Amino acid sequence: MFSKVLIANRGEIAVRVIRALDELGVASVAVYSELDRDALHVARAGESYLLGGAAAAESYLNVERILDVARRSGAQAIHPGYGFLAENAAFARACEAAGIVFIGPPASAIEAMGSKTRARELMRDAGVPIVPGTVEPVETLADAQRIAADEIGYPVAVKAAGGGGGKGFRVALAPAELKDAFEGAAREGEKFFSDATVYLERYLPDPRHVEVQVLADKHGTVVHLGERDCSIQRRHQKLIEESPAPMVDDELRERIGKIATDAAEAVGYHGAGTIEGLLQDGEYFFLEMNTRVQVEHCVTEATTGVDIVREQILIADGEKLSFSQDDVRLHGHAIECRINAEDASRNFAPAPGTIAHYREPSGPGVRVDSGVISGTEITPLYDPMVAKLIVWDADRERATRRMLRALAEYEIEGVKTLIPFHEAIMASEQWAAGETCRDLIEDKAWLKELAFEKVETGGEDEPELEERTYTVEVSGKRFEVVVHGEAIAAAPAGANGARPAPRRERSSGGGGGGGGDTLASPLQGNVFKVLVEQGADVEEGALICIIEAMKMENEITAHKAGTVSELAVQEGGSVTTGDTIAVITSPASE
Ligand code: MV4
Repeated sequence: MFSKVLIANRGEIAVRVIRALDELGVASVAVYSELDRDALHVARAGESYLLGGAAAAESYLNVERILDVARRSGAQAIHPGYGFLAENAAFARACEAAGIVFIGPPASAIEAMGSKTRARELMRDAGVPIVPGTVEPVETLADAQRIAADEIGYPVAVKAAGGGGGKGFRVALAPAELKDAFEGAAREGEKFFSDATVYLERYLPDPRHVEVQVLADKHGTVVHLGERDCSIQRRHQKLIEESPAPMVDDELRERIGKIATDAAEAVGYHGAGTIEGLLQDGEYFFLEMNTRVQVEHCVTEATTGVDIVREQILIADGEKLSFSQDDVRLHGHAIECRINAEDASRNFAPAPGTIAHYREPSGPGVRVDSGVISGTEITPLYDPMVAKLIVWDADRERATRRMLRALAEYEIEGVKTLIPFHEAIMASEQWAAGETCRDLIEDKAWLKELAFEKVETGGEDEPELEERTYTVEVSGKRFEVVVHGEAIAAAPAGANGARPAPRRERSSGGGGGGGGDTLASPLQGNVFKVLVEQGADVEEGALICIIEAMKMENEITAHKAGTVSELAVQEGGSVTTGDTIAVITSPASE
């Protein structure tokens, strides 16, 4: 067994890998950027090395520096986690060339699955059902128009070949929409993957995202660990995952399990991997393969009892899988909620800031995988996912109640998170019925109700009112008293026993928005597109502009209805957190 392993990642997944290494008796080596000096993964590892500046290119994507640290520290293997270098075939090869084991699949499998057209062709040839469409790139708009009309039919999906995870994914419901979809997908492919190649698929109107976890060793054994349903997504970011999938029975599980192991065998896979697919009306179609451990692997760990990260390390070390397909048994139901520093009520705007108070839930059937502690700063430079809350119970209904209990126990102050969103979804009829909840996630009015409590003030001159919760005891009985009053400047949490009620972050916290008429930027980035003109009348929630940050497009919407009396951004410009984007005045305040 390796004696020392380097983790080329940060946050919760780095901590997750360190835990597996600890249990195996393997020393861990962390790497970090200048922004992460005080990060949990650094403190948690056996030894830690600075990579470079905050930007990922200088730190977690800096191949030379990472390999140099591996050599200096004597690490024999590198675990890439997810994101960053996890699906970078050149990195896997560079590790090999340096005599270091890459804890992941062969570079050839990463490469084959990295090109979505190549993957579709390979899967089709292996007898794996793919979404009907092209396996060759579609070169021109004219070709796309012909193929969509004659071979696929509308609606049609246009996807970037270098893509994945929904990046470079556009839909044309009718021929008139194909030009925009084709050009949009190509542009995004070029931007994200330096590859403008696109292909076409039939667009399935209301599928479920169902994926199968596989494990393959280097001796030809491939098993699957059942499926996960990840249909609750926002802008192709998964928010909630569960296992087993509500719509998959034993027969279907066996069928899609076979599809997944066939797919893995067809690319000579080893390690942990996921076959992503769409399930519609009992039909299952291969979408893409993720050649890494995924964020949501924990729900599978809960239902199978298999430690997927430990298996990755054992497989990389050349061990045979210690169990067969028949040994894999599913028990109960697991749900994962991603705890992102985002404000669902503001169109899921990033909500960076410093965690002032932090306390995780625990108790039966609860697991928290987190990369943060009290005092951790959530920066817009890295992933907004700060933790994952996973629960397990005997069935879906009980797991849901357990999730609600655990969410209520979770205390995070100083940054806004998706906790209120998860509480609302878990309490919804749609979730109870096993629906995909797309109607809720796309319902602006519903999301708006998740707004973090803030007492509205009349005009800008009035002092800002704030809600504070005090605990009082009357004749020995505890009461929580909510007081509405003027904000107390910089009152430390806990002073005089006055601490805000758990979780409900109040007025401040970097969520943006500014006061009154001012719409402030919640994040730093470049203004990609401006969708209104000065003087325009807008509805609340109207799209004002799109700010690109870390290659993500963030939609900034009007915080109130009114007239755009001032527009402070222009396309191509840049903004930092707190900058005024626009001033929206309502008729009454003019
Ligand atoms: C699709 C689709 C419909 N038809 N492809 C791609 C990436 C992943 N994040 C979701 N993707 C989809 N690909 C075709 N041909 C619909 C989606 C999709 C989706 C699927 C299931 C559950 C939720 C979804 C949310 C957005 C998009």
